Amino acid sequence: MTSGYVFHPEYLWHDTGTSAGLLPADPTAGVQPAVHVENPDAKRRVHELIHACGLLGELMVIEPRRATVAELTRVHTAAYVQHIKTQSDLRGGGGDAGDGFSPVGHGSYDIARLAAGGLIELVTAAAHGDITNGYALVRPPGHHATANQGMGFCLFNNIAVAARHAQAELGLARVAVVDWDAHHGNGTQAIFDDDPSVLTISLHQAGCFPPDSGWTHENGTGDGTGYALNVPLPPGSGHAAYLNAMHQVVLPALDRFAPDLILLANGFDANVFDPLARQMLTAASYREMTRLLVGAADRLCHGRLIAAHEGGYSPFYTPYCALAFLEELTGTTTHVTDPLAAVVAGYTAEPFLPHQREVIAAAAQLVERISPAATSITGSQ
Ligand code: 3YP
Ligand code: ZN
Repeated sequence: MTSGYVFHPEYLWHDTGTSAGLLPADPTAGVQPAVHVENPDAKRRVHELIHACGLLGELMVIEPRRATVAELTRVHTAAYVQHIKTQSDLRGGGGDAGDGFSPVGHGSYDIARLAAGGLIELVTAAAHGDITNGYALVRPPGHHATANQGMGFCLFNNIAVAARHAQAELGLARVAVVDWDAHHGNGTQAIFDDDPSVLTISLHQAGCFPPDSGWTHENGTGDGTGYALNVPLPPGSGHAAYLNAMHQVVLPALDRFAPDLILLANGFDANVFDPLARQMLTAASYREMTRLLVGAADRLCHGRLIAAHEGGYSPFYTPYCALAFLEELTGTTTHVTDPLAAVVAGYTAEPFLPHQREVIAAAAQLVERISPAATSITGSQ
């Protein structure tokens, strides 16, 4: 069993500049500039921890390449890809991908192509049997980006590009996307909304971002009806609610769908210290959730679980959540334990409340809309 790892210094060079909270800073209006919340720090510290604790030596390092325009336009419109290039070509940066929340720095076009291409390379290595599973520690993130608009810090939808590549080039016909970032994976959902060959499942904080998105009744359209699942967990949901959602929704849906590949939109911003959400997960929660997903991938698709980094804005806690994730992915342990474990111990014991259970139960009812796949495991190995 080998786990792949994609990282590149250029991912840290994606320049989001300054901001005021989430919006552009405006000194002329008395709005003080601050370092943008989506900055390299948390991701650099994830990479450094993986390196310093020795886990990097256990991983097969895979070199990313830039996704081509042809690969990007399997998902995005040509006009949108060109728009990002135009913004990126501006000297001094200051561009935006569309919603005012998605800064495009000078050169970010090539970096965003390197992020999407990193996912393509990981999926390719898994399809060829060079790795079993893998993790791409990329910036910029991707799960909010739609076919023709950047949103919520995302430029290109890295996971969607990798899913389409897997289907078009690697013989992996059925792709499941699990998204446990604290925010709704609206871009991925929209891209595959009418497509029953890609199942999307998003667990997120209800009504957080995008606003008014990710409700249970969003369940796919046309031929894809039933193949988008949402679990909009109330603010304050933690270990018990997320584990219950895994058992009641994610695992049954995956078992029924029988994917050839599982992609994970791996946001760590549902941890209790994150500034951009109000969920309660700890590193131990990410460990348990990962164990379950690795088990599903082993059972269903030769272990093929490929994760893309998404959100996670606590520089001091994201690295320990990511380390727990990677220990489970690789089946190894390191000498580093969560230094905040004693502080957060009580958080995993918080009660599982009725209003959380109801949301999960409602989503669980939709699982049977997925046609049980009669197929055995397919794809090259
Ligand atoms: C984008 C602008 C307001 C909230 C923010 C969410 C980014 C994120 O982590 N998405 O997964
Ligand atoms: Zn997020």
